[in-house]
Amino acid sequence: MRGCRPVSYAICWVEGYGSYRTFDGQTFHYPGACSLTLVRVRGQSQLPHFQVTVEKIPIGLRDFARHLKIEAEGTHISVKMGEGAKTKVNGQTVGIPFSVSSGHIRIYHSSVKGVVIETTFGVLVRADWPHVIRITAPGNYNGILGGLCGNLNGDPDDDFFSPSGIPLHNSQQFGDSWRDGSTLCGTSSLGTWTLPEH
Ligand SMILES: [Ca+2]
Repeated sequence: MRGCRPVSYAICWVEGYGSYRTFDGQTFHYPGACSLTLVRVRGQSQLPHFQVTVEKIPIGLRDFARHLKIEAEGTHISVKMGEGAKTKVNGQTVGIPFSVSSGHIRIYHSSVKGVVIETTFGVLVRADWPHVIRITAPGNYNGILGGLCGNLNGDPDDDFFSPSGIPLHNSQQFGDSWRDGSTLCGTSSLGTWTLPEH
């Protein structure tokens, strides 16, 4: 039946103080802080645009505050990962559950320590604090994604590339290329912190 083709999904994981598993299954470690692009649609596409960013702001010497930011079709959502899950939509604090643009995006609690942001175009972001973020993307985004979650083309060996499409040789270069420390942490060496794994 037309329009009923089975859709495959891929999941990207971010865990602990910097363990990543891309959509294609590549695993790596990147301890960098500040603003990190986990996934975004690259270039021109007919598919709905979205971007997921995590801001890791150092607290003291051993921990981070995490803000998950999702931009989808012009809507900006920010969730502070932690008790209360303070959530903003386009800058306004909202209560959860919350529905954006007639249900195109829904935000709801998955547990007492979890929030889900679900879109009608198949992208789902789940945050379980303090340490886990999962992003589900449908297979029709094949090859047009970028960020620390990789390009979702089925090949785990070509996920390390920069925002401008340059192949990179290691996870440090890869992570640094998708890190924006300019607004939150300056250009200090915070991005090279190494913290213990949980
Ligand atoms: Ca790949």
